[in-house]
Parts: sequence; C-alpha cells; structure tokens
Amino acid sequence: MSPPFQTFVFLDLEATGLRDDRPRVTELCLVAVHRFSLEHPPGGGREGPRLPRVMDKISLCADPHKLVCQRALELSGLSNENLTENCKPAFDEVAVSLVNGFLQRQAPPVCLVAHNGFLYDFPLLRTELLRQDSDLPPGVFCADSYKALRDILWDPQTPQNHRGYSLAALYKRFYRRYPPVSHCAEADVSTLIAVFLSQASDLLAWADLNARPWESTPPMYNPSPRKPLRTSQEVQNGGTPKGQVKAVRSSQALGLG
Ligand code: DCM
Ligand code: MG
Repeated sequence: MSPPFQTFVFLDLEATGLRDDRPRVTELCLVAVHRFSLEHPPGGGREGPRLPRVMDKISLCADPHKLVCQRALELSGLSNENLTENCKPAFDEVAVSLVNGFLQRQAPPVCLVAHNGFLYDFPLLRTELLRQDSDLPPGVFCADSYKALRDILWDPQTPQNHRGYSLAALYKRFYRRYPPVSHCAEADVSTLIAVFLSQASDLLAWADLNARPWESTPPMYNPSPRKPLRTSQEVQNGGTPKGQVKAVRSSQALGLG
C-alpha cells in the first residue's frame, strides 16, 4: 500500500550504546496516532503542548544480554542490574509478536517515525528482529523526523549545527522550554509527537513523499548466531536456562550482579 499514510507510529529505542558498540535494545516505545489527529491537533495551553487524546501505546523494557555502557546508563537510567532485578526477558519472540500485533491493529498504510531513525532506531530494530528470524509486517514505511526537519526548517541565513536539530533543541525552539524528561523511550516519543505536531502539515507532506519502505532499512549489524535466551515464559516460571546462568554469573564477575 502506498502513501498517503493513515497511521504514524512514533518510535524510540533505548539501548546499550551507540552504533559502533553493536548495541542491544533495552527499551522500546511505539505510539500510534491516526493522521486525523495530526491534521486536527488539540492545541496547546500555557502548560505546554497537548498530545492527541486517541493514541495506542506499547512500551517494553528488555534485558540486553550485553553490558550497558556507562553513558547509556547515565542517559537512560537502565542498567544490567535494574533490568535483571526486575526480571525483564530479552527482546524475544514475544516482544516481536507484540510489536507486529500492535502494527497490524493500525489503519494502513503505516509509517514509522523516529528522530535520527534512518541512522539509529530503524537499523537497530531491524537487527533485533533479524536476531529472532523475523521482520515487520509487509507494507510498513519509515520516516526520519531529524532528516525531515533539517529539510523543512533549513534556512541558509542562519545555519544551524547538528545540535540545533536534536529532539530537545527542537522542542525548546517550538515550546520555549526543555522537555520535562529525556532518554526514557516513552518520554522521547511524547517529545517527538509534540515536535511533529508543531510542523504537522509540512511533516505529513514530507513523509508521504520521502518515507522509505521498511525492507530497504539495512540492519545496523548482523547479529551473531542465536544463543539460548531467557524467554518471557521462562522468566514467568522463574526458570533460568544454563546459558543464562553463565551470563548472569559473568555479569556478576563484571560487578553488575
Ligand atoms: N546513546 C549513547 N550515547 C549517547 C547518546 C545515546 O550511548 N551520547 C545511546 C543510549 C540511548 C540510545 O542511544 O539509550 C538512544 O538515545 P536517545 O535516548 O537519545 O533516544
Ligand atoms: Mg530515547
């Protein structure tokens, strides 16, 4: 199915590090907003932007089975320790089916939107899906709001550097305050929706023209062959497969457990 898109699904991932670290996902949030609500926004009050009333949301934390780097921990507040303490399973086949079921509930065609998504969130999500021998449902597209807003707001008179287009900087530009929370997947998605709403008609037109088919997203890296991971069912039963015991022990040896 081709544009115009009927549903925009805003996405943010938290992870163990940056691209070069071969990161693993620690948190995923998806919020689906119908085009109608983006074309008829609720308006803002003195207290800040108001988001559409009708939105579907999913937010999941995941054990990354990899050391969370210090900077990622400081930013996101997610650590190997607190994810383990809260018995979070890996980004496993249950997470994949939740994401796919969520997307299938939305009015098609669906376009994912992430800030810097072409370079970070989309390739990383594709890697995590490939690790589970899976992918998104057919017909999904994706658009990068960072790239879109650079195109839309570009003014040769006042060249802005890369930082001027960060999510927090754009929110400040449009709402004259910084986002109340950053680097939590759900909070970053709320900030992204608020930013999107402030430029909605241009961004909708940009997405209809420039969104890419999901299948054209290259994975961030090729996941190594699958190791036995603790599944959601095993977490529920309190069971721990042998490989996982080893991983927990080695993280204890690293001072994580
Ligand atoms: N990240 C990082 N170092 C940075 C910025 C981000 O390791 N300087 C990683 C950890 C974050 C993830 O990127 O969980 C996603 O970033 P953001 O919170 O901006 O969405
Ligand atoms: Mg984030």
